[in-house]
Amino acid sequence: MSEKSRFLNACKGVPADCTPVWFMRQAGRYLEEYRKLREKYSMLEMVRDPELAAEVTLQPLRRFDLDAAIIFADILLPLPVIGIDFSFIEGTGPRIHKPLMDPRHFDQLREGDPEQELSFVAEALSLVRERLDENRALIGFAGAPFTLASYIIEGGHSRNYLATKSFMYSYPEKWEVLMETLTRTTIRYLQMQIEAGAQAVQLFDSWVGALAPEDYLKYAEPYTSRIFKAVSGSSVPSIHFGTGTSGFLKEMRSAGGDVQSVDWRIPLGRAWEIIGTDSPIQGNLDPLAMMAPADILKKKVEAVLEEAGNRKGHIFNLGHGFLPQTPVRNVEMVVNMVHELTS
Ligand code: 1CP
Repeated sequence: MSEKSRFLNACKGVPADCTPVWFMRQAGRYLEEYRKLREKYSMLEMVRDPELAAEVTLQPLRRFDLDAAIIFADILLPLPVIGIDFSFIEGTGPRIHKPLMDPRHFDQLREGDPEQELSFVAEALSLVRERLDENRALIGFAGAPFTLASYIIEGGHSRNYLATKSFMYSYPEKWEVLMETLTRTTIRYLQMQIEAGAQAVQLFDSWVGALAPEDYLKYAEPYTSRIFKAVSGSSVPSIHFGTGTSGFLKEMRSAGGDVQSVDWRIPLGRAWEIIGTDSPIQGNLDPLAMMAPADILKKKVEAVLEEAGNRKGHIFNLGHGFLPQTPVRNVEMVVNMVHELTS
């Protein structure tokens, strides 16, 4: 059945009047109105206040003709629900207070109730849904177990995943406990978001591309596939996101998700050859192309659209999120170009 939203149609492979477009990290520091709010509130204060989170979610939709809004939250929010506390450090990023590098630290793991402890996300989703045009879709999201485990074990962002990989090879039973706990909590968290009004959900496995294909299948895929299976019973489409995963796109695709997100390291045409032309694809402009002079940026957008070849299951996006330095005028140009060139 055809939906009012061209984004939701594309997720189902139903033809739309033009290619839908939205961006990862479309709410955030490249927007002046976001920075203004951040002078008064911390990132976590904004996320935990449904009014502020709804406001930040809607900010980019007031400026640009985007086809979807993504709820203002973070993949790390469920960590305290399983006993892992963290802070965002200004200018550095997330810091886990007691990383699980040492299996003895497993004492802190618990299994709380995401519905109660993260109810502010559900409230923010309901507020946005009330305020959003019916032809724009609202996306909920969660981090995938491998990516979350990498933060939990490393204590923050990692360059080579030394601690994560050493841990998963050395303590497979503890790895399993951690991944199982993350899987169960993530399923409940996504189901809560769907009930609250999310019309699609994206699972962010941002750093899973660090794994070799056989390790992906052994240490990450069994858990993500369970999450996709659990949400596939709901009527909302799911998007499977990763970066640096061109070497195991087929395996990722079979793990689940209605839409496969791909980064700029592979041309879209080749990605479709690998995963099958019936699968909707999201992507795949290099976020750094947003920094290029207008003529170069235009050529790069055209090249993505050419690769997509007007397929009905294409959702235009970046291969990863905006950087804070992204010029606002370029965002406007790209959104309008995608709609005009595909209508
Ligand atoms: O104002 C600030 O200082 C906060 C910066 C910021 C923002 C705007 C963080 C801290 N998180 C967010 C919001 C956010 N995070 C969204 C909101 C919706 C939108 O896209 O507009 C989403 C979807 C995320 C998801 C997220 N958080 C991911 C997955 C996507 C990706 O970029 O790979 C990851 C890895 C995080 C962790 C995180 N949160 C924030 C930082 C600085 C980081 C670290 C990134 C890293 O490890 O390099």
